[in-house]
Amino acid sequence: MALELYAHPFSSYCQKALIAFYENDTPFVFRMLSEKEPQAYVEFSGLWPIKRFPLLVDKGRSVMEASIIIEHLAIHHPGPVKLIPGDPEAALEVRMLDRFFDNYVMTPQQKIVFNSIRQEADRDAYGDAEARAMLDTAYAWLDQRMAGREWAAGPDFSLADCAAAPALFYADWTHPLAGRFPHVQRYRQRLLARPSFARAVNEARPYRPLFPLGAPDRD
Ligand SMILES: N[C@@H](CCC(=O)N[C@@H](CS)C(=O)NCC(=O)O)C(=O)O
Repeated sequence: MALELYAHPFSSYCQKALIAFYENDTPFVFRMLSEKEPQAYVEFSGLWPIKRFPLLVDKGRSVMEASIIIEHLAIHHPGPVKLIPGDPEAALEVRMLDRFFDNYVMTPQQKIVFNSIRQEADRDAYGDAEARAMLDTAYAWLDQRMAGREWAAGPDFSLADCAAAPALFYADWTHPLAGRFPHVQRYRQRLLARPSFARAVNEARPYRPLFPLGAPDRD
């Protein structure tokens, strides 16, 4: 029975999971969540009423949360690229950085985007400023960390880098690194050059007009 991934190519968390599929050439069926395919959305929202994607279905089992989908693939559909190190200490470092990217880069960047699509009267200027301050703090911490490192959590590309790639990709569009954080900027370029993420970015290219803040003419 084929793995089914309910997802949208332009979604940052879906890209995070897609990187893991592409790293290991893991076969799956892409269940596109779009208005053009209402049946997929009906199935998806029945399986996961929280309605946040991606959602993986493996032999009737629903697996939600991009990090857990990647962990699930590592356990049940392992490939040559180990995104979670076998050594428990190294794996802990990877999971810690995965939390960093989700909580302190992806979350504030989403907050700014979601705030921007509200009606003018419902916008939250304080929340927007808070999210931008969090991104600046996260960029600064990461800049120090990435000096002399290739990947976020060890010598090899890992779950942490799957989280970092779409997080930094969209965060830089939303709240630009703007030459202030050279190590983060170079890390973002390395992520963009990684074939698995380059593929996800290319597949999402047709949807750039959907970016509420206006996608910059680069990347
Ligand atoms: N914690 C979830 C977050 C997933 C998430 O926020 N997905 C976004 C797309 S990037 C979504 O479902 N947005 C739909 C909505 O907000 O209604 C994960 O790690 O997978």
